[in-house]
Amino acid sequence: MLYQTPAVPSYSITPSKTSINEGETLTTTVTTSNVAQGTTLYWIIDEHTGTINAADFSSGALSGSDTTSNNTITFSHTIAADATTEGEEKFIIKLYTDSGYTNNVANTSLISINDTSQPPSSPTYVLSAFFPICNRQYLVFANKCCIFKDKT
Ligand SMILES: [Ca+2]
Ligand SMILES: [Ca+2]
Repeated sequence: MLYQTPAVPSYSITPSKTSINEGETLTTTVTTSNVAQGTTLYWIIDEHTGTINAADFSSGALSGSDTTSNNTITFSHTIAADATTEGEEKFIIKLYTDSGYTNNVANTSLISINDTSQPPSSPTYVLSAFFPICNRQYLVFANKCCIFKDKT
């Protein structure tokens, strides 16, 4: 009797980009072979640098699951265009076959979130030239002191 070697399942997980700006969307594609149609797979974001939490994403979760369709699963994350300066943050997305996250079958490469947001505008101050002929109660106009009278 002949035994056929069972086909070995294989998994890959690929992000649409590995360097992403805040406000941009990352699409991650899971591709399988020799995995039954409709198999549920589980993914989780794994923080590497900085603090990756729900606030870093304006859409998309920190973990999730989906079932394969045509050997594929895709899911998306949009990076929050926040007003927080956190510096560059890095994570990978890990793929598992079980909801307990014990059987890790594939990982993305490292994905960097570029901290492209601007901090909330802070007041700016311009240092005025000092005119020795003026006393600071006076405003300077064309290098001369002007006295502004109060309205009466
Ligand atoms: Ca963060
Ligand atoms: Ca930021």
